[in-house]
Amino acid sequence: MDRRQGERPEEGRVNSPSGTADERFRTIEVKRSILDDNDRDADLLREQMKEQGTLLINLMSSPGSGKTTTLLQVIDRLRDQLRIGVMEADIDSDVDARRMTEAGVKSIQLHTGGMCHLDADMTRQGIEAFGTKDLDLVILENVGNLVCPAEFDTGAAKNVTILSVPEGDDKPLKYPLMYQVCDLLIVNKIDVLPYFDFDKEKVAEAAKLRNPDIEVLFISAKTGEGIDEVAKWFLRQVRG
Ligand SMILES: Nc1nc2c(ncn2[C@@H]2O[C@H](COP(=O)(O)OP(=O)(O)O)[C@@H](O)[C@H]2O)c(=O)[nH]1
Ligand SMILES: [Mg+2]
Ligand SMILES: [Zn+2]
Repeated sequence: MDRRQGERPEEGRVNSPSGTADERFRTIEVKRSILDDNDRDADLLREQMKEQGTLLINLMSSPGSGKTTTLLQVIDRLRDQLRIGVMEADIDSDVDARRMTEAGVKSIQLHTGGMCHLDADMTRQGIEAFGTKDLDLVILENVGNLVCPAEFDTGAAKNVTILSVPEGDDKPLKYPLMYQVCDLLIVNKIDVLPYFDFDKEKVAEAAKLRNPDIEVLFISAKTGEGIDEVAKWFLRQVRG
């Protein structure tokens, strides 16, 4: 999955703090860790972030479930209370960091060079390039994928996953590890529930089967329904 590794420069362009949105965020190429012990590396990063006083949250989902849209809504409700930064990870493109920057959110784009997940060392490379010392909360939007992001501990204090209604209510049964490692399941796009056979109780039940402690919140990032509850959850994690 890392076929394109090495084809790209060590670091992308470094731009000035003024200018267009494109010029106001940096893009860095993160390289896969050479360490074999990702879990140990993740624990070290978690400890480091704790000492620094910055909460790192890892947001995972399949592509298009609404990670960026949800984050924009949640951050809009928290920006007066918390200093927030977003690390957008993608195999390529600057689309999400540009959306964040245009909305006035401090953001950095991480390119994984074709890798379909981030490991702890890649996350650390992002954290160091981003400069997070003055932030209360950093949210990592992981690469869109329900499989391996769940297998690689990034060093985040909390894991959150989004499942959107059109994807179907059977996903916790098909991708159990994702739900096992997450502290919060956000079910998004409830505005389209009338058009799908999606059972809200069934999905919550299936997720809790994998992780009895998982919290489940239903939202529409489009209409704003339920976003306040998600914002409160994020705030509780930071304050806790
Ligand atoms: N109907 C509806 N569409 C949504 C909702 N949230 C996101 N979308 C749309 O879903 C698409 C993917 O959203 P995006 O936030 O880019 O997903 P990501 O790939 O997970 O970051 C976009 O066209 C959004 O406008 C929602 O609650 N309801
Ligand atoms: Mg996105
Ligand atoms: Zn992967």
